[in-house]
Amino acid sequence: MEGSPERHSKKKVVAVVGGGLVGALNACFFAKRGFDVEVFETREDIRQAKIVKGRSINLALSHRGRQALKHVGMEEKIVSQGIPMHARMIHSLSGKQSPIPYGKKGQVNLIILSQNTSLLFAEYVIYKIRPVCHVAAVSHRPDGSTEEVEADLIVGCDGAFSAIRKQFLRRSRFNYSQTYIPHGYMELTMPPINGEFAMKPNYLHIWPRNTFMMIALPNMDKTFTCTLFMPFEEFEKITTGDEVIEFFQKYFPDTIPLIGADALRRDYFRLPAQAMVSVKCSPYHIGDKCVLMGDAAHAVVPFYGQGMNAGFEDCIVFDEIMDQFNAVLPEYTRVRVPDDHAIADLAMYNYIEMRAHVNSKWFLFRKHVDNFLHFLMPRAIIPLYTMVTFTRTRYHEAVERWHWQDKVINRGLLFSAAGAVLGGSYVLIKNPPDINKLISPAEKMWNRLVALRTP
Ligand code: FAD
Ligand code: EGU
Repeated sequence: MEGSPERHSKKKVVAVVGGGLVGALNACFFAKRGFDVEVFETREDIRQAKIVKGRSINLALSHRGRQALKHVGMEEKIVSQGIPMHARMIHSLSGKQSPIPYGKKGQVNLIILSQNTSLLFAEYVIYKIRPVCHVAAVSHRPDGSTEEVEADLIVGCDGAFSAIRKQFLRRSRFNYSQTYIPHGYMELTMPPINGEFAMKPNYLHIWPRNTFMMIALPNMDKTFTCTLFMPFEEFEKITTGDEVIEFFQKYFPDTIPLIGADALRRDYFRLPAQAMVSVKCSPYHIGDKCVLMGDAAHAVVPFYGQGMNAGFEDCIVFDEIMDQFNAVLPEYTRVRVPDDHAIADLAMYNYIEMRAHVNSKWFLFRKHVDNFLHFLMPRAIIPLYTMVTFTRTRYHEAVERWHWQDKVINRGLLFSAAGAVLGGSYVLIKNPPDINKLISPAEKMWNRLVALRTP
């Protein structure tokens, strides 16, 4: 597919396969450019398309996603219906709560409802929605028939288990890898108390417990969706209601009265734990005919809250390339693959780090160090989180810069450690202290510094 449609007498047809978040946004982008857009969606009601496992999900929209919405004039509409989240709230085992801001004032993540979003999209562009079982040339209907899609461009936005991507797999020189992580997740609902949120609403609530972790996001209806992450084998170890309560008593005691002991006993067994997969592939295109975007191109584990945001950014990047290039698809692959692979790696890194040694103290410590260094050197050192979430720094550049900063910080730490040793010895010589009292905190600090050094 080359150039813009206006140069030709007949309108060019774009077939968007998948009417999820990224498919819907793509429909807006292509419609805005004057293409004839058709959306193919397996679920009959487009509104159902955004309901995962029978219910609508809430997601965090960050800067990249917002920019994409702005491009199609949808930012205000969606932002006005969202819940702004300016900090995390870390819950320690003792029930203590400590907030950690995401960034400076105005740097917020926005909780939006996936369902709302696609409804708004549906209002915005009038595109044809064609319920299909599968798109032709691409795969088969249950009854064995196929449907031929006539289009100048097929855009595969059909999610992590993409049927379009399956067609790519049959071709030579297509790279593909997928990894399931050992953890699963389970969602539990925390109801309102007296018609109000059971916890402070404008926070991402986090209970970091090394291997086990829970997070909670606010919903419009004053409930919280709590997501429990655990290795599948741990999920399977818990087989009775009493064991559920016992487990929560041990790790998340403050949430029992808020979720409700009876609800916990019941809801834990309602659905099995869900799997999380990471998918990387390249190239993202076939000739000038077909291109992958969103989860179809790059499913990421959800530990950086960037899946949708990265998919939305795919749409902007493609749109920008259409302005500048004739051979749009190869350029899109060239530009986008390194960035999508970088965010997939970052999400996996965050998973590994959290699984390895993140308890509430560690989480607080790391974030405070990041923020403090940024405060000292606001332009030289920008926390990785800030680059990823609050800027459109290309993902792969954010990673490079992060590695560079780490080196500088480590060097800085070495100097300050040397300084501290020299200064400290001076003080020590002047007034010798009780050695036993000193060792434990100093050792702890040292261990933290050592851990900081290993990426
Ligand atoms: P999907 O949303 O999966 O949409 C694919 C669509 O294609 C579906 O409607 C499906 O019915 C349709 N389809 C499938 N096969 C076919 C076919 N053969 N023909 C036609 N149609 C087909 N991301 C964030 O940025 N922030 C978050 O906070 C966040 N939280 C998350 C929490 C959870 C629990 C999960 C599971 C994910 C989260 N994500 C988050 C990731 C985000 O949900 C995804 O990255 C995003 O939905 C991807 O959009 P998509 O349109 O590419 O795919
Ligand atoms: C919902 C379901 C803290 C995973 C990620 C932070 C969500 C997620 C974090 C799900 C964490 C984790 C961020 C948001 C979000 C943090 C984020 C919502 C992850 C890096 C089924 N993540 N979600 N990051 O904010 O940016 O520090 O799995 F514990 S929202 Cl897991 Cl902002």
